[in-house]
Amino acid sequence: MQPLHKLETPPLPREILLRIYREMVRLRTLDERMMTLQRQGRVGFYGACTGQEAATLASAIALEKSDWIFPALREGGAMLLRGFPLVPYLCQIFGNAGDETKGRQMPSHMASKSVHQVSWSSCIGTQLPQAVGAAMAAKIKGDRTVVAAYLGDGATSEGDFHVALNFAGVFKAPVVFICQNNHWAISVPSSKQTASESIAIKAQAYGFGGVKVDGNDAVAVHAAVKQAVDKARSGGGPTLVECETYRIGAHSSSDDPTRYRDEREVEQWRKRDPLDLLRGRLQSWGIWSAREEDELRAKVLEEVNAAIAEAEKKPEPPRESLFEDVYSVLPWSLREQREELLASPPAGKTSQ
Ligand SMILES: Cc1ncc(C[n+]2csc(CCOP(=O)(O)OP(=O)(O)O)c2C)c(N)n1
Ligand SMILES: [Mg+2]
Repeated sequence: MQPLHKLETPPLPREILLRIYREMVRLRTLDERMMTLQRQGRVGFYGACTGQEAATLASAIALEKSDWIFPALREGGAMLLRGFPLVPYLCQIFGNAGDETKGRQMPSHMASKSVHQVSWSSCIGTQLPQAVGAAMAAKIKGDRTVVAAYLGDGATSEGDFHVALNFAGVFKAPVVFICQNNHWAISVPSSKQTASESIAIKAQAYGFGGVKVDGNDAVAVHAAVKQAVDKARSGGGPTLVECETYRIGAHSSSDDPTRYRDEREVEQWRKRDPLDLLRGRLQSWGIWSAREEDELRAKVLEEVNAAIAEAEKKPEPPRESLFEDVYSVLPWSLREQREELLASPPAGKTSQ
């Protein structure tokens, strides 16, 4: 496992480094709390980003607010970094009336137009051609939008990955592909995903650059993604950035990794925890102290717990919202169904 390369002085302004670190701590705390809530039966499903906070957040912060994110599975936290409030974010996971997407998506598939982030892609890889399409639209309109297309190592085995990279290369789409190579695709190790020497090298076949970075080093992730974003924005076309990281937890709350992977491997990666690595750097530059760490941890836990309490209080989405957002004028058949639904008692309140 590679050591962190030494940097005598901070390569980024203090505020940016501290913002990345604070968001990493908040995301770690949130993931821990939500996994507990899932085990308590208070939410149906959860997918954590634990161990991948640097790859997610230090990349997303390299984008401008007007850029779009097409996430894979673990980039929900980028929405929070981009200013989306915590309570409606949690309401998506509860699937209640406070959810912008009206409880219609699977839990943990948050999205919001307000922060230019589309929904998690449950069907692996489908977000990639969509992201390239959005990037092409920006290019044709002549605006300066860049699109970040996230993917996991598993997605590189999908046809959509190759279609997207080919199209992006040929048409010089302003897109940055950010692969979170976390070594696993549920129970399939990344060694079974490709015979190439890396994922980054695959970009060469499509006529553009690929770069592999230490995905647990927030500073390295930020530098690589920022360079790729600047290149895309100035008309230089796509880049594939491979962030080598590790999925510390289970694939999701429905998975038990002890059945297929060696716990010793996980222990090795715990020694390269992205939060510890960044905190070590901040301390060595004299811009973070043990006292600030304690204060941050306490503040974040309080913020997360308060937001959970507020989100959990919200009612279910109104039943009639089922009929919204598809037709501007409901056809007669749906009007009938809506009336029938409203005339019946709500679920759980049927008379015996
Ligand atoms: C097209 C498709 N095939 C299979 C699945 C089942 N599935 C869900 S997540 C996943 C693994 C994804 O691995 P990776 O792309 O490495 O992302 P990670 O979960 O590691 O973040 C699979 C196979 C799916 N959702 N869609
Ligand atoms: Mg993976």
